[in-house]
Amino acid sequence: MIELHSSPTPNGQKVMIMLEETGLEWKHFDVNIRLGEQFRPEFLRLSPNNRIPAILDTDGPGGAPYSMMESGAILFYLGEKTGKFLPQDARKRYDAMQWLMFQMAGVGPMFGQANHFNNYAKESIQYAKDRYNNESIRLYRVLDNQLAKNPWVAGDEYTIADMAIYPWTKGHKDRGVDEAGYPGFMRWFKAMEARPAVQRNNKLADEIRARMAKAAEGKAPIDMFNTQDNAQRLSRATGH
Ligand SMILES: N[C@@H](CCC(=O)N[C@@H](CS)C(=O)NCC(=O)O)C(=O)O
Repeated sequence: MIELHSSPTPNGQKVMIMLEETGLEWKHFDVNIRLGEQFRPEFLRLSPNNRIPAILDTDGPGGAPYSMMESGAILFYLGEKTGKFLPQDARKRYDAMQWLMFQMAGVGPMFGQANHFNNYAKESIQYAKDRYNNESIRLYRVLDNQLAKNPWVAGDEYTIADMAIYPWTKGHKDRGVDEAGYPGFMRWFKAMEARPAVQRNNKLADEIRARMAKAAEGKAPIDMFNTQDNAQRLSRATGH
């Protein structure tokens, strides 16, 4: 059984999609990062970086439980464990890895910073907004170029790279990314949303969000964007 200790953010959803696609038995354990639950000692044992998602595979390598952090590594692990969505052919496998890393090192951090400076920063900093918004648009162009030539992000096979990228691109309309300007991307996005596992993920993500909002009623949120406080929270939680 795979325990997914997480929240349905884009990084959480990519693992949920993989779990739904593979048919592995799994269960979601809600970790509310707005309440600071990522600093709980039991969560830090799974994810020392105090970030969701984390998994615990009760039947890991060698038959013993195994825990992991970092969503890209988790996708790779689940791909190897099941032999699914990670091509066997060497060239295709490396293609999938390239595009998975493109998401982990490019799309995730850049879209994340754009979201932060557009919606959450305590002061409006035009330089930061321009930097990350322009970079996000450039990354949509990279995807559109690739998807104009290939059915899936890493080529002709649906892989963990598609699952990693899709949840991050749901806000494409707000960025003016549409059929006219990005036809390759839009064709792929619709193909993703036609997949039953992706549809199940999206429904489940809404349900988990509602459940977490209810559980958070009356509880005080942390200022999760205060990086100084976060460093102190981690120090307190780990006793250093
Ligand atoms: N590279 C990590 C990034 C994970 C990440 O940034 N998770 C965010 C939510 S999407 C988080 O847990 N934030 C909590 C915090 O900043 O304390 C991964 O892909 O797993």
